[in-house]
Amino acid sequence: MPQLNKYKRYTITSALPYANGPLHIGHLAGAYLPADIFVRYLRLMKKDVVYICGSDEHGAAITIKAKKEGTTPQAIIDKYHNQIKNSFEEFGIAFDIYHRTSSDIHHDLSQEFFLNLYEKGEFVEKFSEQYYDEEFDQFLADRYITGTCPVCSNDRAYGDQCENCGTSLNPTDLINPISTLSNKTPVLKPTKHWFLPLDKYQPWLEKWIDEKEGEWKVNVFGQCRSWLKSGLQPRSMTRDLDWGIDVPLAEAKGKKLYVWMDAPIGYISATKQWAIDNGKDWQQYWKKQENSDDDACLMHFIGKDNIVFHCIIFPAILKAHGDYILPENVPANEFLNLEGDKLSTSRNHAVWLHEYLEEFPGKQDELRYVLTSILPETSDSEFTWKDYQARVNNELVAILGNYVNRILVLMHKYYDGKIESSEAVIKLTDEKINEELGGYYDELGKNLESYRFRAALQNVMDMARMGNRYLTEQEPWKAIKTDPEAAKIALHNNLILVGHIATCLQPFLPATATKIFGMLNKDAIAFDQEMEFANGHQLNPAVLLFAKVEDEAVEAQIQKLADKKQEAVAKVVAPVAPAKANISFDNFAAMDIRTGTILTAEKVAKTKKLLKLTIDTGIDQRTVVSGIAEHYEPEAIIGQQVSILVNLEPREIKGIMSQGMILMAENAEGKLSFVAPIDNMHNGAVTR
Ligand code: B3M
Ligand code: ZN
Repeated sequence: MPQLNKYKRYTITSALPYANGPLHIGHLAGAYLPADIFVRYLRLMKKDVVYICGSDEHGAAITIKAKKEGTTPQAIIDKYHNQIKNSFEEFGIAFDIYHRTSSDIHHDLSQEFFLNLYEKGEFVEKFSEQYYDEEFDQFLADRYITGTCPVCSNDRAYGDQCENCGTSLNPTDLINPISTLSNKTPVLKPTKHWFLPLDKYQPWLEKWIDEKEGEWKVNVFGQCRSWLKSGLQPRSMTRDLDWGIDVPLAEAKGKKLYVWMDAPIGYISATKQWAIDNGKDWQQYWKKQENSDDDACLMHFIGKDNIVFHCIIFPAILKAHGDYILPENVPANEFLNLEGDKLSTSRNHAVWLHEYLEEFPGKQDELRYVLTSILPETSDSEFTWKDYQARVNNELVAILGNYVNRILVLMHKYYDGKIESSEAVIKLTDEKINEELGGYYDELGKNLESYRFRAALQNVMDMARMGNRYLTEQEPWKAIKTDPEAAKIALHNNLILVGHIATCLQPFLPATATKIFGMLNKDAIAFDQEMEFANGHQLNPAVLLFAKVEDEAVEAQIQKLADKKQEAVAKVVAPVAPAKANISFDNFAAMDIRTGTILTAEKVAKTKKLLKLTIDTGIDQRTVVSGIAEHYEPEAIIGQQVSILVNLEPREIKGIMSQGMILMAENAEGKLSFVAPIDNMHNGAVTR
């Protein structure tokens, strides 16, 4: 747990989204809601905090999108920057600034950083061979190259990663690389780049990360350790690209900074801009102070795919520079899934924030509530519309909304909404409730300070549960007839409890908290302030906080996802493998391809892909090892007719002598299917 009192200042960041597409619920749950809750909590604790974010507007992510939409990178970043900024505002993500990495202040600071490291001799200059598209006359960013993954054989892997098996790749790892610009095979050409020698920083990083054990979330700490264990490699901080920040060296004309070099510096440049706008000193939030006790506490909220950049690469850059503080914590979240499937932008399997805002107007807090309840804090979690409906109806409507509404309605019914007492100030007088409430406050603080936001939200809901119970016990609607004073005291106590609930809801459901304070006719208060009412205080009319989500609304959303899935499947245009060079008829005729039948099939031990088959080839019965185990169950293919290349040089596979090869067709997803005669043929029939 961070000791809140240890720090004078907090610098909190959320990952800078690429301005290349709209935001979906996975973004919100990953890096923004948790940070927003934390920041709002710090503010309620009256801490000096700056919350920083902005658009990441460089890198191949942007240029690829521009190419897809047939427009310029500038048009793309302008469009999505505005859309993203608007979604954040609508969902109440309370940044102090939402900046842009295309700004001058950011370009200047990034170049300054690069030069600082360059002049210190921190970079290692290396010539490397990089893919070049001769037709388009340019070097290719990793994402511009596709090919076959050497690990899983997915033939749509990118130069930096295979999205099928998750392996991170170098472009030269790809089998059959193809430039997405010209659809031709690129050539390797030497080019000079400036590398950050992460291997050199490894000992320091190991020590620094080790100190975080027990402090950082296990998922984050574990990932860092595993990166370090596999050994860090120098990483190029420059790229041959035509979009981004110029490398500020005469000999690097036409080269740009690596997007992951400039993007995290975006946190700093945004802080600089915020300081200019607000008369602050940005250096107090980023630089080491004369007395280290005065250093700010830096925290990065991100999704798990960004851990290495925030826990290894950026700290190494900051350390190499020397003047900057390092992150105290990086409470990264895991991934949010949707209706049993991974969220996917390319397959359009997502709940988009701008669409939600249109389809569920005014229901931002409902989504904040549901997402906070299921945040992927320590492992992946799942959003489903049925669960959304259940949580809104059974929790927000039935527990929270109902409680607040009952109290307000009764106060208006019996006392015209006026708080009258013999005391000058009305406080919570029920000791038992007071004590229980204190317990929830303690838990809430502890949970928030340990990034357990799901549990923290439940602490607040427990206050509402307690309120409902208390109201049922007190039964003021009965007492009003027998002991009116007791009824009044009970309702006043409940009203103060409602005020506490509103106070504690502020980090989670800010709009709802504001609505409750509005009904109470009171200004919002911080966590350490007293909740009380002056004698004679007038309440405002009761308004409903939440409405039930109807079945139709949920079914429509589920249907919409199913429709999009269909569309996505229909839209996949299989990338056709490039044509091979012509061969002679003799070469073809040299292949002896026969019709055969599978007699037996069994899995090859300790392999995932291989089946050991016995084939009746008409000539003989022979053993063939075939990589089809992920596509067919052994029992299901006994009796299947196949085409088999019988005169292929026998070879040993996993200790088994394989004689021949079964012909398979492969589609874009890597699915395999037998190639066999359409009519039943005798074993040994020749293919020609
Ligand atoms: N834009 C990647 C992402 O959106 C990247 C984050 C930058 S944080 C400095 O996942
Ligand atoms: Zn793969």
